[in-house]
Amino acid sequence: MSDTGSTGLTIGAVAELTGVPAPTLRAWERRYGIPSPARSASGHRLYHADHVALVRRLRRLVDAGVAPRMAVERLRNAPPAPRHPPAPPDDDPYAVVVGRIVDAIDRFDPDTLESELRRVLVLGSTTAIYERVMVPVMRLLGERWSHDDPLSIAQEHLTTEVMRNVAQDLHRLARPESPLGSAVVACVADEQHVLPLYAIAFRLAQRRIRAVVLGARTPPPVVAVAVERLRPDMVALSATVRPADPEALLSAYGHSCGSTPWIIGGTGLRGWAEQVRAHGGHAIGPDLHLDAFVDGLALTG
Ligand code: B12
Repeated sequence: MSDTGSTGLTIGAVAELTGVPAPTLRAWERRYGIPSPARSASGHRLYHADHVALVRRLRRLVDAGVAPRMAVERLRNAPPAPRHPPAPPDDDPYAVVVGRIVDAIDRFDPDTLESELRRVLVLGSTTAIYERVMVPVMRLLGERWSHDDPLSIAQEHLTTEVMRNVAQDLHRLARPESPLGSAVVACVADEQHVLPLYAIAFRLAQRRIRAVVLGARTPPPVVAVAVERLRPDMVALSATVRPADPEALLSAYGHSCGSTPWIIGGTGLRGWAEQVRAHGGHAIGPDLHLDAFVDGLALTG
Protein backbone atom coordinates (compact mmCIF):
# COMPACT_ATOMS: atom_id res chain seq x y z
CA MET A 1 0.00 0.00 0.00
CA SER A 2 3.00 2.26 0.34
CA ASP A 3 3.96 2.78 -3.29
CA THR A 4 1.49 4.93 -5.16
CA GLY A 5 4.06 6.24 -7.64
CA SER A 6 4.11 9.82 -8.81
CA THR A 7 0.70 9.73 -10.47
CA GLY A 8 -1.96 8.20 -8.21
CA LEU A 9 -5.59 7.99 -9.21
CA THR A 10 -7.52 10.84 -10.80
CA ILE A 11 -10.72 12.19 -9.24
CA GLY A 12 -12.70 10.49 -12.02
CA ALA A 13 -11.12 7.14 -11.17
CA VAL A 14 -11.91 7.56 -7.45
CA ALA A 15 -15.48 8.51 -8.32
CA GLU A 16 -15.77 5.35 -10.37
CA LEU A 17 -14.22 3.11 -7.70
CA THR A 18 -16.29 4.50 -4.81
CA GLY A 19 -19.54 5.60 -6.46
CA VAL A 20 -19.12 9.09 -4.95
CA PRO A 21 -19.40 11.72 -7.72
CA ALA A 22 -16.43 14.01 -8.37
CA PRO A 23 -18.30 17.23 -7.30
CA THR A 24 -19.09 15.58 -3.93
CA LEU A 25 -15.44 14.57 -3.48
CA ARG A 26 -14.41 18.20 -4.13
CA ALA A 27 -17.08 19.49 -1.74
CA TRP A 28 -15.97 17.13 1.07
CA GLU A 29 -12.39 18.23 0.57
CA ARG A 30 -13.37 21.94 0.61
CA ARG A 31 -15.70 21.69 3.61
CA TYR A 32 -14.08 19.06 5.82
CA GLY A 33 -10.55 18.68 4.44
CA ILE A 34 -10.91 14.97 3.68
CA PRO A 35 -9.78 13.31 1.64
CA SER A 36 -6.91 15.67 0.94
CA PRO A 37 -5.00 14.32 -2.04
CA ALA A 38 -1.64 15.60 -3.24
CA ARG A 39 -1.56 17.65 -6.45
CA SER A 40 0.38 17.05 -9.63
CA ALA A 41 2.64 19.79 -11.01
CA SER A 42 -0.30 20.90 -13.14
CA GLY A 43 -2.67 21.02 -10.15
CA HIS A 44 -4.64 17.80 -10.68
CA ARG A 45 -5.64 15.81 -7.62
CA LEU A 46 -3.72 12.54 -7.12
CA TYR A 47 -5.43 10.05 -4.81
CA HIS A 48 -3.95 6.93 -3.15
CA ALA A 49 -5.45 3.64 -2.08
CA ASP A 50 -5.87 5.04 1.48
CA HIS A 51 -8.00 7.88 0.12
CA VAL A 52 -10.19 5.41 -1.71
CA ALA A 53 -10.68 3.39 1.50
CA LEU A 54 -11.53 6.61 3.39
CA VAL A 55 -14.09 7.73 0.81
CA ARG A 56 -15.70 4.29 0.87
CA ARG A 57 -16.07 4.42 4.68
CA LEU A 58 -17.44 7.95 4.49
CA ARG A 59 -19.92 6.90 1.86
CA ARG A 60 -21.11 3.93 3.91
CA LEU A 61 -21.84 6.23 6.86
CA VAL A 62 -23.61 8.81 4.70
CA ASP A 63 -25.65 6.07 2.99
CA ALA A 64 -26.66 4.87 6.47
CA GLY A 65 -28.11 8.33 7.16
CA VAL A 66 -25.25 10.00 9.07
CA ALA A 67 -24.80 13.69 8.15
CA PRO A 68 -21.50 14.20 6.24
CA ARG A 69 -20.06 16.46 8.97
CA MET A 70 -20.81 13.86 11.66
CA ALA A 71 -19.46 11.07 9.47
CA VAL A 72 -16.20 12.97 9.04
CA GLU A 73 -15.95 13.50 12.81
CA ARG A 74 -16.55 9.83 13.42
CA LEU A 75 -13.83 8.80 10.98
CA ARG A 76 -11.38 11.32 12.44
CA ASN A 77 -11.83 9.76 15.88
CA ALA A 78 -11.97 6.15 14.69
CA PRO A 79 -8.95 3.87 14.41
CA PRO A 80 -7.94 3.20 10.79
CA ALA A 81 -9.90 0.44 9.07
CA PRO A 82 -8.09 -2.88 8.71
CA ARG A 83 -6.92 -3.39 5.15
CA HIS A 84 -7.96 -6.31 3.07
CA PRO A 85 -6.04 -8.47 2.40
CA PRO A 86 -4.40 -8.03 5.82
CA ALA A 87 -0.64 -7.88 5.40
CA PRO A 88 1.97 -7.76 8.14
CA PRO A 89 3.61 -4.31 8.08
CA ASP A 90 6.97 -5.58 6.82
CA ASP A 91 5.45 -7.57 3.97
CA ASP A 92 5.59 -6.35 0.41
CA PRO A 93 1.86 -6.16 -0.49
CA TYR A 94 2.64 -6.68 -4.16
CA ALA A 95 4.50 -9.93 -3.42
CA VAL A 96 1.61 -11.10 -1.24
CA VAL A 97 -0.83 -10.52 -4.10
CA VAL A 98 1.46 -12.22 -6.63
CA GLY A 99 1.55 -15.26 -4.32
CA ARG A 100 -2.24 -15.37 -4.10
CA ILE A 101 -2.68 -14.95 -7.84
CA VAL A 102 -0.21 -17.72 -8.62
CA ASP A 103 -2.05 -19.89 -6.12
CA ALA A 104 -5.36 -19.23 -7.89
CA ILE A 105 -3.72 -20.05 -11.25
CA ASP A 106 -2.35 -23.31 -9.83
CA ARG A 107 -5.83 -24.29 -8.64
CA PHE A 108 -7.32 -23.12 -11.96
CA ASP A 109 -9.74 -20.99 -10.00
CA PRO A 110 -11.05 -18.18 -12.27
CA ASP A 111 -13.17 -16.50 -9.59
CA THR A 112 -10.33 -16.08 -7.09
CA LEU A 113 -7.95 -15.07 -9.87
CA GLU A 114 -10.34 -12.36 -10.97
CA SER A 115 -11.08 -11.11 -7.45
CA GLU A 116 -7.40 -11.05 -6.42
CA LEU A 117 -6.55 -9.06 -9.54
CA ARG A 118 -9.43 -6.65 -8.96
CA ARG A 119 -8.21 -6.08 -5.41
CA VAL A 120 -4.89 -4.99 -6.85
CA LEU A 121 -6.59 -1.96 -8.40
CA VAL A 122 -6.24 0.09 -5.22
CA LEU A 123 -2.75 -1.09 -4.31
CA GLY A 124 -0.80 1.67 -6.01
CA SER A 125 -0.13 3.45 -9.28
CA THR A 126 -0.95 1.73 -12.55
CA THR A 127 2.72 1.31 -13.41
CA ALA A 128 3.52 -0.14 -9.98
CA ILE A 129 0.63 -2.63 -10.31
CA TYR A 130 1.72 -3.52 -13.80
CA GLU A 131 5.40 -3.88 -13.07
CA ARG A 132 5.17 -5.48 -9.64
CA VAL A 133 2.16 -7.73 -10.07
CA MET A 134 1.24 -8.32 -13.70
CA VAL A 135 4.71 -8.74 -15.20
CA PRO A 136 6.00 -11.11 -12.47
CA VAL A 137 2.85 -13.24 -12.81
CA MET A 138 3.16 -13.43 -16.60
CA ARG A 139 6.87 -14.27 -16.39
CA LEU A 140 6.22 -17.01 -13.84
CA LEU A 141 3.53 -18.32 -16.13
CA GLY A 142 6.01 -18.32 -19.04
CA GLU A 143 8.49 -20.36 -16.99
CA ARG A 144 5.92 -23.02 -16.21
CA TRP A 145 4.29 -23.11 -19.63
CA SER A 146 4.74 -26.26 -21.66
CA HIS A 147 3.22 -26.95 -25.07
CA ASP A 148 2.51 -30.59 -24.19
CA ASP A 149 0.76 -29.85 -20.91
CA PRO A 150 -2.91 -28.94 -21.56
CA LEU A 151 -3.35 -27.68 -17.98
CA SER A 152 -0.54 -25.15 -18.35
CA ILE A 153 -1.98 -23.99 -21.67
CA ALA A 154 -5.42 -23.58 -20.08
CA GLN A 155 -3.86 -21.68 -17.16
CA GLU A 156 -2.03 -19.36 -19.55
CA HIS A 157 -5.19 -18.64 -21.58
CA LEU A 158 -7.27 -17.95 -18.49
CA THR A 159 -4.65 -15.72 -16.88
CA THR A 160 -3.97 -13.74 -20.04
CA GLU A 161 -7.67 -13.09 -20.53
CA VAL A 162 -8.21 -11.89 -16.95
CA MET A 163 -5.00 -9.81 -17.05
CA ARG A 164 -6.06 -8.12 -20.24
CA ASN A 165 -9.45 -7.21 -18.78
CA VAL A 166 -7.84 -5.75 -15.67
CA ALA A 167 -5.25 -3.90 -17.77
CA GLN A 168 -8.08 -2.40 -19.84
CA ASP A 169 -9.83 -1.22 -16.68
CA LEU A 170 -6.61 0.26 -15.32
CA HIS A 171 -6.05 2.00 -18.62
CA ARG A 172 -9.53 3.52 -18.45
CA LEU A 173 -8.98 4.68 -14.86
CA ALA A 174 -5.53 6.14 -15.58
CA ARG A 175 -6.62 8.05 -18.67
CA PRO A 176 -5.46 11.67 -18.32
CA GLU A 177 -8.31 14.13 -17.81
CA SER A 178 -6.87 16.91 -19.94
CA PRO A 179 -4.33 15.24 -22.20
CA LEU A 180 -1.36 17.06 -23.65
CA GLY A 181 -1.26 14.74 -26.62
CA SER A 182 -2.37 11.44 -28.10
CA ALA A 183 -0.84 8.17 -29.24
CA VAL A 184 -1.76 5.11 -31.24
CA VAL A 185 -0.41 1.94 -29.59
CA ALA A 186 -0.42 -1.43 -31.36
CA CYS A 187 1.24 -4.80 -31.84
CA VAL A 188 2.98 -5.30 -35.17
CA ALA A 189 1.46 -7.67 -37.74
CA ASP A 190 1.33 -11.29 -36.50
CA GLU A 191 2.16 -10.27 -32.94
CA GLN A 192 -0.24 -11.60 -30.32
CA HIS A 193 1.35 -10.54 -27.02
CA VAL A 194 -0.80 -7.57 -26.02
CA LEU A 195 0.12 -6.81 -22.39
CA PRO A 196 3.11 -4.59 -23.30
CA LEU A 197 0.61 -2.27 -25.04
CA TYR A 198 -0.96 -1.43 -21.69
CA ALA A 199 2.45 -0.93 -20.07
CA ILE A 200 3.14 1.66 -22.76
CA ALA A 201 -0.29 3.24 -22.31
CA PHE A 202 0.26 3.57 -18.53
CA ARG A 203 3.64 5.23 -19.07
CA LEU A 204 2.12 7.61 -21.58
CA ALA A 205 -0.73 8.43 -19.18
CA GLN A 206 1.92 9.53 -16.66
CA ARG A 207 3.07 12.01 -19.29
CA ARG A 208 -0.57 13.03 -19.89
CA ILE A 209 -0.69 11.42 -23.30
CA ARG A 210 -3.90 9.62 -24.13
CA ALA A 211 -3.33 6.26 -25.82
CA VAL A 212 -5.66 4.52 -28.23
CA VAL A 213 -4.77 0.83 -27.95
CA LEU A 214 -5.41 -1.03 -31.21
CA GLY A 215 -4.39 -4.45 -29.86
CA ALA A 216 -2.81 -7.55 -31.41
CA ARG A 217 -1.83 -8.11 -35.07
CA THR A 218 -2.05 -4.58 -36.45
CA PRO A 219 -0.56 -4.58 -39.97
CA PRO A 220 0.91 -1.42 -41.53
CA PRO A 221 -2.22 -0.44 -43.58
CA VAL A 222 -4.30 -0.49 -40.39
CA VAL A 223 -1.80 1.74 -38.62
CA ALA A 224 -1.90 4.06 -41.65
CA VAL A 225 -5.69 4.44 -41.34
CA ALA A 226 -5.46 5.09 -37.61
CA VAL A 227 -2.80 7.75 -38.18
CA GLU A 228 -4.87 9.42 -40.87
CA ARG A 229 -8.10 9.42 -38.83
CA LEU A 230 -6.77 10.13 -35.36
CA ARG A 231 -3.80 12.38 -36.20
CA PRO A 232 -1.90 11.19 -33.10
CA ASP A 233 1.27 12.88 -31.82
CA MET A 234 3.04 9.52 -31.88
CA VAL A 235 2.72 5.83 -32.70
CA ALA A 236 4.13 3.07 -30.44
CA LEU A 237 4.53 -0.45 -31.82
CA SER A 238 5.37 -3.63 -29.96
CA ALA A 239 7.07 -6.80 -31.22
CA THR A 240 7.64 -9.53 -28.63
CA VAL A 241 8.46 -12.24 -31.18
CA ARG A 242 10.91 -11.61 -34.04
CA PRO A 243 8.85 -10.78 -37.17
CA ALA A 244 9.37 -13.02 -40.23
CA ASP A 245 10.83 -10.19 -42.34
CA PRO A 246 11.78 -7.31 -40.02
CA GLU A 247 13.29 -5.17 -42.77
CA ALA A 248 10.10 -5.22 -44.92
CA LEU A 249 7.92 -4.67 -41.85
CA LEU A 250 9.92 -1.66 -40.65
CA SER A 251 9.84 -0.13 -44.10
CA ALA A 252 6.04 -0.56 -44.28
CA TYR A 253 5.49 0.98 -40.81
CA GLY A 254 7.78 3.86 -41.77
CA HIS A 255 5.44 4.61 -44.67
CA SER A 256 2.28 4.13 -42.60
CA CYS A 257 3.43 6.60 -39.96
CA GLY A 258 4.67 9.19 -42.48
CA SER A 259 5.72 12.30 -40.59
CA THR A 260 4.19 11.09 -37.28
CA PRO A 261 7.00 10.14 -34.86
CA TRP A 262 6.99 6.39 -34.15
CA ILE A 263 8.73 4.14 -31.73
CA ILE A 264 9.04 0.38 -31.74
CA GLY A 265 10.11 -1.88 -28.87
CA GLY A 266 9.96 -5.35 -27.37
CA THR A 267 12.21 -8.38 -27.37
CA GLY A 268 11.36 -9.20 -31.00
CA LEU A 269 13.46 -6.38 -32.45
CA ARG A 270 16.49 -6.63 -30.19
CA GLY A 271 19.53 -5.74 -32.28
CA TRP A 272 17.50 -3.94 -34.98
CA ALA A 273 17.88 -0.37 -33.72
CA GLU A 274 19.90 0.79 -36.69
CA GLN A 275 17.37 -0.48 -39.24
CA VAL A 276 14.51 1.08 -37.25
CA ARG A 277 16.25 4.44 -37.42
CA ALA A 278 16.96 4.00 -41.13
CA HIS A 279 13.20 3.76 -41.68
CA GLY A 280 12.51 6.92 -39.67
CA GLY A 281 11.54 5.25 -36.38
CA HIS A 282 12.94 5.22 -32.85
CA ALA A 283 14.07 1.92 -31.37
CA ILE A 284 13.77 1.22 -27.68
CA GLY A 285 14.57 -2.46 -27.04
CA PRO A 286 12.73 -4.32 -24.30
CA ASP A 287 12.64 -1.53 -21.69
CA LEU A 288 9.99 1.09 -21.10
CA HIS A 289 12.05 4.28 -21.07
CA LEU A 290 9.81 6.46 -23.15
CA ASP A 291 10.67 9.79 -21.55
CA ALA A 292 13.42 10.88 -23.94
CA PHE A 293 11.19 10.10 -26.91
CA VAL A 294 8.20 11.92 -25.41
CA ASP A 295 10.40 14.92 -24.52
CA GLY A 296 11.21 15.26 -28.23
CA LEU A 297 7.54 15.41 -29.34
CA ALA A 298 5.78 18.62 -30.31
CA LEU A 299 2.55 17.88 -28.44
CA THR A 300 -0.63 19.34 -29.85
CA GLY A 301 -2.79 19.15 -26.69
C1 B12 B 1 0.91 -15.01 -22.50
C2 B12 B 1 1.92 -15.45 -23.52
C3 B12 B 1 1.45 -15.81 -24.78
C4 B12 B 1 -0.01 -15.63 -25.19
C5 B12 B 1 -0.25 -14.14 -25.49
C6 B12 B 1 -1.68 -13.75 -25.24
C7 B12 B 1 -1.90 -12.25 -25.22
N1 B12 B 1 -3.12 -11.90 -25.59
O1 B12 B 1 -1.06 -11.44 -24.89
C8 B12 B 1 -0.08 -16.54 -26.45
C9 B12 B 1 -0.57 -17.93 -26.05
C10 B12 B 1 -0.96 -16.05 -27.58
C11 B12 B 1 1.39 -16.66 -26.84
C12 B12 B 1 1.79 -17.09 -28.06
C13 B12 B 1 3.12 -17.26 -28.41
N2 B12 B 1 4.19 -17.08 -27.62
CO1 B12 B 1 4.10 -16.34 -25.83
N3 B12 B 1 4.20 -15.87 -24.05
C14 B12 B 1 3.30 -15.49 -23.21
C15 B12 B 1 3.95 -15.19 -21.85
C16 B12 B 1 3.66 -16.37 -20.93
C17 B12 B 1 3.52 -13.90 -21.20
C18 B12 B 1 3.61 -12.69 -22.15
C19 B12 B 1 3.47 -11.42 -21.41
O2 B12 B 1 2.40 -10.84 -21.39
N4 B12 B 1 4.58 -10.99 -20.76
C20 B12 B 1 4.63 -9.82 -19.97
C21 B12 B 1 5.20 -8.69 -20.85
C22 B12 B 1 4.61 -7.44 -20.44
O3 B12 B 1 6.61 -8.67 -20.73
P1 B12 B 1 7.58 -8.39 -21.95
O4 B12 B 1 7.18 -9.27 -23.05
O5 B12 B 1 8.93 -8.54 -21.40
O6 B12 B 1 7.31 -6.89 -22.38
C23 B12 B 1 8.04 -5.80 -21.84
C24 B12 B 1 8.99 -5.11 -22.80
O7 B12 B 1 9.33 -5.95 -23.85
C25 B12 B 1 8.34 -3.80 -23.18
N5 B12 B 1 7.89 -3.60 -24.54
C26 B12 B 1 7.35 -4.47 -25.38
N6 B12 B 1 7.02 -3.85 -26.51
C27 B12 B 1 7.32 -2.54 -26.39
C28 B12 B 1 7.14 -1.46 -27.25
C29 B12 B 1 7.54 -0.17 -26.85
C30 B12 B 1 7.34 0.99 -27.78
C31 B12 B 1 8.08 0.00 -25.56
C32 B12 B 1 8.48 1.33 -25.10
C33 B12 B 1 8.27 -1.10 -24.69
C34 B12 B 1 7.88 -2.34 -25.12
O8 B12 B 1 7.13 -3.71 -22.44
C35 B12 B 1 7.04 -4.71 -21.48
C36 B12 B 1 7.37 -4.05 -20.18
O9 B12 B 1 6.90 -4.77 -19.12
C37 B12 B 1 5.46 -15.05 -22.26
C38 B12 B 1 6.45 -15.35 -21.12
C39 B12 B 1 7.21 -14.07 -20.70
N7 B12 B 1 8.35 -14.26 -20.11
O10 B12 B 1 6.80 -12.97 -20.93
C40 B12 B 1 5.55 -15.93 -23.50
C41 B12 B 1 6.54 -15.55 -24.59
C42 B12 B 1 6.55 -14.05 -24.80
N8 B12 B 1 5.98 -16.23 -25.75
C43 B12 B 1 6.88 -16.74 -26.53
C44 B12 B 1 6.61 -17.46 -27.71
C45 B12 B 1 7.82 -18.10 -28.38
C46 B12 B 1 5.32 -17.57 -28.22
C47 B12 B 1 4.89 -18.32 -29.48
C48 B12 B 1 5.82 -18.21 -30.68
C49 B12 B 1 4.65 -19.78 -29.07
C50 B12 B 1 4.27 -20.72 -30.21
N9 B12 B 1 5.22 -21.57 -30.53
O11 B12 B 1 3.21 -20.63 -30.73
C51 B12 B 1 3.52 -17.68 -29.78
C52 B12 B 1 3.68 -16.48 -30.71
C53 B12 B 1 2.41 -15.78 -31.01
C54 B12 B 1 2.64 -14.51 -31.77
N10 B12 B 1 2.82 -14.62 -33.09
O12 B12 B 1 2.68 -13.46 -31.22
C55 B12 B 1 8.28 -16.47 -26.01
C56 B12 B 1 8.94 -15.31 -26.81
C57 B12 B 1 10.42 -15.52 -27.01
C58 B12 B 1 10.90 -14.54 -28.06
N11 B12 B 1 11.10 -13.26 -27.70
O13 B12 B 1 11.04 -14.89 -29.18
C59 B12 B 1 8.00 -16.15 -24.50
C60 B12 B 1 9.00 -15.19 -23.84
C61 B12 B 1 7.97 -17.52 -23.76
C62 B12 B 1 9.31 -18.21 -23.78
N12 B12 B 1 10.10 -18.07 -22.75
O14 B12 B 1 9.61 -18.90 -24.72
N13 B12 B 1 2.19 -16.31 -25.80
